[in-house]
Amino acid sequence: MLPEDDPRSFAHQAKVHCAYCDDAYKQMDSTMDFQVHENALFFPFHRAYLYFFERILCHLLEKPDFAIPFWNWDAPPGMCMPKIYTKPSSSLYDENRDKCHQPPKLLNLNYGGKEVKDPEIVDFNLRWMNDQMSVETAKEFLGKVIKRGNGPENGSGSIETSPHNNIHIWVGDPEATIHGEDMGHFYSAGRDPLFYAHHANVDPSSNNGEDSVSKFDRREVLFGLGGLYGVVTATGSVLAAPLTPDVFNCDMAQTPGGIKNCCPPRIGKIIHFVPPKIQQPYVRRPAAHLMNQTQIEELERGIQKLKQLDEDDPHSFSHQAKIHCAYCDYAYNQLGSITETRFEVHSNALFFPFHRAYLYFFERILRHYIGNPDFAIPFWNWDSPPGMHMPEFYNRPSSSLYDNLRDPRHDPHKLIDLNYNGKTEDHSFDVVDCNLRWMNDRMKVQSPRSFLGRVLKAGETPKPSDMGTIEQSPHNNIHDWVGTKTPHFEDMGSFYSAALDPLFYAHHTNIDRLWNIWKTLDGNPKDHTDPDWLNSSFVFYDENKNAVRIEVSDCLDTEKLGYVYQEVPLPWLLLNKIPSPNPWIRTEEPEPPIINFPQTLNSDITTMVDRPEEAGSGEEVDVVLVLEDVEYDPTTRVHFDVLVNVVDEAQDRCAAFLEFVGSFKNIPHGLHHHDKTSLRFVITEVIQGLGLERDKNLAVKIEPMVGGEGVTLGGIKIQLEPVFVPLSSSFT
Ligand SMILES: [Cu+2]
Repeated sequence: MLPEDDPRSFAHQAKVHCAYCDDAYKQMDSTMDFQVHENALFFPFHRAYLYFFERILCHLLEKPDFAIPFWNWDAPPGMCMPKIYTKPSSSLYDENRDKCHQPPKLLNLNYGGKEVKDPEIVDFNLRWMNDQMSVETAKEFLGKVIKRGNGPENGSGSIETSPHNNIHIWVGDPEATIHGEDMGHFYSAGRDPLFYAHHANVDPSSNNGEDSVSKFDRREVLFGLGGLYGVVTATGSVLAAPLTPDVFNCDMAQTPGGIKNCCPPRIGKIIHFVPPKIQQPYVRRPAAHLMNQTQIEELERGIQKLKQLDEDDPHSFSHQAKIHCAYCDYAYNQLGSITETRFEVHSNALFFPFHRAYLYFFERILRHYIGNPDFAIPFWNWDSPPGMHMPEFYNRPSSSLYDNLRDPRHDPHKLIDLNYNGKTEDHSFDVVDCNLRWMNDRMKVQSPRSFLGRVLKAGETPKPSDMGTIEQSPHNNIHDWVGTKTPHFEDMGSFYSAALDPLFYAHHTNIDRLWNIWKTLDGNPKDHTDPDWLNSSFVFYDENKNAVRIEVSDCLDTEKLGYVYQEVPLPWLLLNKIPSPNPWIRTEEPEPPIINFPQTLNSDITTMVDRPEEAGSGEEVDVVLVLEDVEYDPTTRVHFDVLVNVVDEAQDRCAAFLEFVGSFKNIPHGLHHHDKTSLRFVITEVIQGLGLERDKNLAVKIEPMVGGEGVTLGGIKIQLEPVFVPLSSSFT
């Protein structure tokens, strides 16, 4: 029983693995993390680790010849979890293991998270061992040697990839607070005493290629393997790194409005999400503008009841609003991150599933207080003309749906501008038509990366370029359009306060509906399949005040969650972007000068930017406009537009004009600091649409709308990138 801060304590020994494997150290003289997995440091690091671990045990036991055991999983007598590790009274026991893999359950050396019924599993394991041991080069076996300043990229040797990784996952507990703890994650693996026996077995295999398992002929092994195992390898060959908020350690949220307590009432036990019993027909969420009086009154009554609850009641409206604040303004760290990486659900692929789960529990809580099991929350149908105004019943001052912190100019008479720039109130173009074409532009993207956003790995923080199309616009723009023009744009215009406006829930319900619609569009777009995304999780209080952990994989199908959406027309479906009515004609008007960077965005910037020549290699490439080193303060409201082939003075332009390649909008969040990021805009179609394929350079214009004085732009370039192939993103 050594104190935890004794370097010999078990807690510290376990942390050694965490520190070396979860990026606690940088490489000396480099900004790159030091990592002992996925490269040739794997074997020597673990050997040295076990060497000192063993010496410490010898010392504490006062037995100089004590030796740690190896778990002989490469031979039939060792193909179960060793019994001595499974007695709950023993110091070798660990509660966080897969309960289904207790002895006499046979190990599957290529386990990928799914139980595969195979009566020949022992035979398979032996053949698999032979296959993994009989690779020919040191690189294939030990892994790739990486040079200082580089990160490991898929540099694992054969044994590390499998069975090493698979056994980690096989032992880890899928029911643990974090899916896969302890053995299934780098940060927690060393907490399981079995870890050391597992790695002791990995160790001798590095210098002993000739043992009983080699007796199989390699060709026979290759022919003998079913295709099934190949599939399992693809999903199970890396250790998991899903994102999970550390809800037991909620910090003060860092908001533009100051430090705020957005923490939920103290969370005790967390239970796992169980899908609801489905009643047919499904509950149908209505379009707000089509709700009848009874539905409106029920909604008002439900919100009213939540508003009357005690503030520290997890069902209270105030607490429901704080959920958004806590998850969006850095109240939680990512669990297991020793570098204190914050958990954030915006600007990455957690955006859609987080808000879906949030609304799911919100709706169930409302149902509970309304007393109607069929009650459904409405969606604000802003993607269709009848919904392009604030729903009138949210604007009655006596209603519980009213919020006085809204922009008074944007009352129910005002037509919404889906690409609202924060400045222009009235347009010279047809706003309805422009909104619809813009919706089409946002919805037609096919890859999950473009629509849902990028999947973050544990330890990463999101960048603006990780955002999906809908989140970027119109989602952000509508937040900005509804919020008041106070310093922090409360309520809807700042993440910490957004959910204090009852309209927030109708806004996000429409976003949720659009996710469903996107999945039914042509081109068969699909959700991400990356297990790190699927296993990421959030914690919410349910209608019975249980804290429930729900994983992204639980959120993919709304029918499984018991609801569908009222069907309404999709008038944007067949509309495209259109060329500007007054384009720049190069032969008639002079070129703008080339500008030197960095530049502050005090005013418009127009400059010529060279285009790299396309090598005629036949490989399909995208032309990408990159704004480099964009520096801004995330607590401020920023909006600027990016245009190509435009040189004239600022004009009122519809976002659906081809010349309009995108915008950058920041919704205030977090604490004052300076973020530097680069922004990418794919302009392949714009160039084709405008007939600029042959031009060697392009006129690029940046038009700041709000907050430009706080933005510095480091440079603009155009580069060619291989066309993004959606499927290859899954297992990187
Ligand atoms: Cu939002």
